[in-house]
Amino acid sequence: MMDEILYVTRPDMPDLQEYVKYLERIWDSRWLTNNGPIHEAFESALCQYLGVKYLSLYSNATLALISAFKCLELSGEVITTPYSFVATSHALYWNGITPVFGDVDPIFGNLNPSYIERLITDRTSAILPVHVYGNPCPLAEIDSIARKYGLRVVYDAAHSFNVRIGGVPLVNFGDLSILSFHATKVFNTIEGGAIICKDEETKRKLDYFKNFGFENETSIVSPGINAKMNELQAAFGILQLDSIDLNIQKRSQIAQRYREQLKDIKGLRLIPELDHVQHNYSYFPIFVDASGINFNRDDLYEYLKINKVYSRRYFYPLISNIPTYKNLKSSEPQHLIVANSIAEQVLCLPIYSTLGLENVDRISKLIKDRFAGI
Ligand code: T4K
Repeated sequence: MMDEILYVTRPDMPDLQEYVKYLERIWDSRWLTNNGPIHEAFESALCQYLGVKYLSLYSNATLALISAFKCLELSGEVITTPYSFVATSHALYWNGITPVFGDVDPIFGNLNPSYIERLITDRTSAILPVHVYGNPCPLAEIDSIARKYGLRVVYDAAHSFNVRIGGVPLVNFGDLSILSFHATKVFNTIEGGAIICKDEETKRKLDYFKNFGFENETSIVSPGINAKMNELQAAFGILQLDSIDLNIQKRSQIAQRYREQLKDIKGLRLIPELDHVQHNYSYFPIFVDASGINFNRDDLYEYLKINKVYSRRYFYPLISNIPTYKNLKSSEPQHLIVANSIAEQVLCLPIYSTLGLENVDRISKLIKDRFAGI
C-alpha cells in the first residue's frame, strides 16, 4: 500500500450531522452574524471551559492582536520576539508601532526576559511576548519588568488554548491574551480568535471595537474595525468543545510516542515537557544541530518530504529577517543569536488527533534512519 501524505496538521472536525442541525437553525432564523445567539452561547461556553471571566470572540487572532493594541491605545515601540509567526509583528505594523526584537531562550524559544530591560526606551509602551508552541513564557519576570517601567503586557497566546500553569489558565496572565482558532490550531472555528481580558469595561471596549465602535444603533463610541465571528463559525466552535479533551489526549499520546522514539539521538533536541504545566500538544518541534552530523535541518525537511511527510519550519525565517523588518536596528543578527540559531534548526513534525501512532512510528523511523546515516 502507498504511504499517505502526512501534513504537519489536519483540523479536527465536529460531527457533521450535529453541525447540520446548527445550520438548519441558522437557516430558519436567518441570523448570520453581529453577535447572534450562537455567538453569545459560544462565548459563555468558552469562558466556562477555559476558566476565564472575560473573553471577546474575534474573526481571527490577527485582527484580535491589532485590536488589542488599539484598545489599549499603545504606540511608539513594543518589545517582542522575532521567533513567531509574522502575524505577531504585523499586528504592531498595522498600529504604526515599531517592533523592537529581543533574543529568545535556547530551550523553549520564548522571549528572554534578561534582554528586555536594555531594549526599553522612553518610546516603549508594551511587551508582546509569545507562548511559542504553547510553552509558557517566564511570566513573573516579564510581569516584574512591566511593573517596574509601567509597561503593558499583551501575550500572543495563539498556541495556548487551554494551557494551564499550576492549574491557572495561561491566558489569564498579562493585560490581554490573544488566542487563535485557525484551522491549523488545537481548537478551531475554521478561522477565529479571542481576546481574554480582566474586567468588564475592557471587554465592552473590545466588543465595540470589533463592530466598528457601535454601542447601539446610533451611538458609535470609538473607532473600530469589522472583526466579528459569525454564527457558522460559532456553531463549529460550540461543537468542537465536545471533543476537545479527547483530541488533546490523543495529541498527548502522539507527543509521548515521539519522545520515546526520538530520545537520545545525537544532534537532535526536543523541548522538555514541564510537570507543572498542563500542555495542549499543539506542535511537536524538533531541533537539528548540524554541527556534529553531515546534514542539516533543511536536508531532513527535504528527506521527509520525498517520503511524503510534510513537516514545517515554524518559525523560519525569523520575523527580523523578512524585508518589512530587517532594516530595524534590533533586527541585526548579532543581537538575536539564539533566535537565528534555533530558526535554522527547527522542524515541526506532524501532530493532530487523527494522526495514528503507526504514522508517528513511520515518521520517527525515517528520522532515526537519517540520523543513523541509512
Ligand atoms: N500568532 C501566532 C503565534 C500564530 O502562530 C498565528 C497563526 C497568529 C498569531 C495568527 O493567527 P490567525 O490570524 O491565523 O488566527 C498557519 C496558519 O495559517 C496560522 O494561523 C498559524 N499561526 C501558522 C503557524 O500556521 P501556514 O501558512 O503554515 O498554513 P498552511 O495553509 O500552509 O497549513 C499548514 C498545513 O495544515 C497544510 O499543509 C495542511 C494543513 N491544513 C491547513 C488548512 C488551512 C489542513 O489540513 N486544512 C486546512 O484547512 O500558516
